[in-house]
Amino acid sequence: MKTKAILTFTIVLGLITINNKIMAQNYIFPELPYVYDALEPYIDARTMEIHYTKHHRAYYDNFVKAAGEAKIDHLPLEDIFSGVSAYSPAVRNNGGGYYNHMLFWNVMGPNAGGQPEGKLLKAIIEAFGSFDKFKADFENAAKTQFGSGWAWLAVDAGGKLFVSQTLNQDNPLMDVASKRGVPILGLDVWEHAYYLKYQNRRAEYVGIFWNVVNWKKVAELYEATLK
Ligand code: MN3
Repeated sequence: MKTKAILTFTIVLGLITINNKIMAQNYIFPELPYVYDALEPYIDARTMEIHYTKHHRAYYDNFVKAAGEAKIDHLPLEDIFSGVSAYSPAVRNNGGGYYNHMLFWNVMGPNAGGQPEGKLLKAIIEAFGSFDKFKADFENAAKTQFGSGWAWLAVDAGGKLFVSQTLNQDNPLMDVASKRGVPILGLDVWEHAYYLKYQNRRAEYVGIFWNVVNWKKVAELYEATLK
């Protein structure tokens, strides 16, 4: 009787494990971590709603389709990105769009802004000289990215922070990026991210970004890269 119970337990546990593995291979479209107007007045609710429900959703849907067709939908995004040059533009553009926006939503939040603390602040000062110099470099990357793209703060293979910019929906995890690393902060500078409220004034949008950066989350992402 006891043996039978243990056996049943083992089988159930086994099925849960298999199920979890299958689940891990499916890409999910996560909920926005706050309500649409949470980042007002800096990022307006209408932009947030369209950005999340239309743009991000389309990248996700198109990525799932493209990854399925390429038979790579069992792979983690990081593995796809590290060899993305071998795949179709649909995988690269939509996979990037899917991942980049998940990061973007997560590194922003209400009642945020200010400065990072602890290990992250130390690493920023070590890499850039000061927090203000880092902000200037990051803003410069965001403002000078010609056309659509992203500005990044990322961690290189040696654990050092760097700022970079990428075109379209590329990101520093991709083998096509000029500087490679793990992104811990990203700013979307596509016009769809700011045009309703800021029209052509990208510099103004870049400047208000600091009011919504969730440094606690960025620090978590940074510390995860050190493990
Ligand atoms: Mn976008």
